[in-house]
Amino acid sequence: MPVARPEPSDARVISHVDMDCFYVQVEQRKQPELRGLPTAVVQYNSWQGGGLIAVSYEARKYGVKRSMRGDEAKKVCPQIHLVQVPVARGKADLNLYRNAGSEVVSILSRKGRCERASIDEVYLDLTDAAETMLSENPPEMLEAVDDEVLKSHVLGLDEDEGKEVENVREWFCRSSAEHRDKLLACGAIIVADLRMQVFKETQFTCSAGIAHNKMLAKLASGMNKPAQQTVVPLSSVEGLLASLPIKKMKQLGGKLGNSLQSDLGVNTVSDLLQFPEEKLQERYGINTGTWLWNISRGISGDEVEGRILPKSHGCGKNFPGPQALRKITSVQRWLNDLCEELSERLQSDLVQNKRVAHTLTLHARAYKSNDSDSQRKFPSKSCPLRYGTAKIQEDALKLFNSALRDFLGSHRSETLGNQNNGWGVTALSVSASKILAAPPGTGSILRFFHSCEPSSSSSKQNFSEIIQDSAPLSPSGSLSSSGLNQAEPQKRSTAEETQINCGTSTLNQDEQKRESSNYKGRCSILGFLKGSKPSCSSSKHEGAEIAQEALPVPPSGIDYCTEHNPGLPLKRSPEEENIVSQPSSDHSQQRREMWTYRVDEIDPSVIDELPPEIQEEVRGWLRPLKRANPVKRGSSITNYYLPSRKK
Ligand code: DCP
Repeated sequence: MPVARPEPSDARVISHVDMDCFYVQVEQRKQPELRGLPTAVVQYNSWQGGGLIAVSYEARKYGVKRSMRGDEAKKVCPQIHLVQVPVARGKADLNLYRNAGSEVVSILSRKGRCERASIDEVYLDLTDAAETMLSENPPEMLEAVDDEVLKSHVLGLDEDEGKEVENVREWFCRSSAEHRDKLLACGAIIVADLRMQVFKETQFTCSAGIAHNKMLAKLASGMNKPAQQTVVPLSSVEGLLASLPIKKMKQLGGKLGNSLQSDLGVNTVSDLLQFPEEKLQERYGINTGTWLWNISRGISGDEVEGRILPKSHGCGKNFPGPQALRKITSVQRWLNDLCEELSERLQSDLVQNKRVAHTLTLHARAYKSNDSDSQRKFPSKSCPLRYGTAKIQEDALKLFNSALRDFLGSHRSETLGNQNNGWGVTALSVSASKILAAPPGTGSILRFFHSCEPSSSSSKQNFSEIIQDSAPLSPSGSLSSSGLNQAEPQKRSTAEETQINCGTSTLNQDEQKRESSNYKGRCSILGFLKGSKPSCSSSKHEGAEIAQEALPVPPSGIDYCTEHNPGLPLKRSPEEENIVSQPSSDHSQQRREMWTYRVDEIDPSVIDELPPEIQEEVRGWLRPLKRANPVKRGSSITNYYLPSRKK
């Protein structure tokens, strides 16, 4: 449900920064010889070369798309380099990408409040930094404007052929500009500098939108990719939104957007503009009505949340078709692996960020092959989270058994066991949520791991015991998600603190500052790319064409693949199709059953890590009967708002 928040001021400076073909860049940094070459990252899978989940801009020029299988990509671009997603414990291991995303966040968060919106995108509130720049060092006083700034795209600017750079320079340096435009100009200079820092320190390029609110910044960031930024002055908002299809707006991809289309005949934002606020309130309620009225005018009060760490951790794995798990022992084996990974991530979150998760949740999808009620949802179960791999594994199995009993019905509890009694598990995930700062003084993090108690034999064990004691799992199997009592705090010694801090620090701030001060100058990211790899596209025209290709609508018969990439559309192998069909005899019905997964059956923490529009797509794919117009990621703006300025 959207929330109508009054815009605090139209002079805020908000940026949305999105990494370019992120997983590809991470892999190219690992293998620099791939830089500038057509490259794609593939989810491991033996069928037809696996599914593509990230495609370099060089490969996109050949028509390679994210929906393709590896073999298909090879056909359209024989020279493409396919890199496999790392695999650990039999499933995709995204730590490499997560950590790379964290590196970027640590740089982008230097100038203002930063919200990590997904694995590869952030929002920044740069209002204070822009105000400071405007009062101390306004753009009109700058002796030279950086090339990266001059490459900005300013919406609504006169686009005289050959004069683009001059026009942009003039816009940035106008002394007569309104205060809010001057602030935006300062914000854009700051963002260009941050993007340069990101490039310098991580070798990754990113694109950005700079506007007065999150919604507009997000719309703009995808308009000119890769490695470019787009500014949205207030005077250009109407032009930006006018022809925007309503379903492309955030939160209008689903039911509400459908209703606007079918009930009110609203297809574009300008159609929506025709409706008075009262009319929209009458139809959709006060809050939603006002929200609709606001967004059609580019008004959005959403604040940038100061959050750079994930809200939850999740590990999941799909077992499609023949891989469905049919024995408790198989479930247990996989749960052990998933819990081991979850435990590792919890421990590093604890050490690095001093955060403790409080709730463990198990989600699964399952079928009952001999049951007419085979679409019945496999219930998710939660319990207080106890630290320590063995404890998590033990609790996850209890949660699974409890859920399976509910799923099969109490009279069927005798069917639990190792023989195949007609149930199969097609997806399993465990997640840790309610992550809070370890209460101050609650004992040192080290106490959790390296107890000071002489009697303790194992530090990890000690930590897990503390949690266990305070948060026992009900022996009756009645599982709840209530919070847990923290263990009695113990004082941390300075030495311990220091040690912890050393352990946490992934970036040396002093070194970074030194590096960045060495990196003043007029070079631009695109300049770097051009200089080093002639094959890398840097033209605006190419960027726009490229952006239209990303993530097309999945054709029917395509399954999604989770393992942290639930958005990945994968065609099912014929083998998988057969087995998946077992629960029902009617083929069309079988396919429908496969497709009518409820979103809440998928581990939300897994989905939440993906870019929001990918999440929308995933939800569309999971409920295909409702997916009237799945969002075409990346194409959104360029499709209907092609900048008229030519390079
Ligand atoms: N991702 C995934 N499965 C999907 C979509 C994306 O695993 N179905 C991963 C791989 C991407 C990363 O998330 O590199 C970020 O997704 P984006 O949608 O931001 O796309 P890219 O960064 O790859 O490309 P672009 O430059 O178009 O943003």
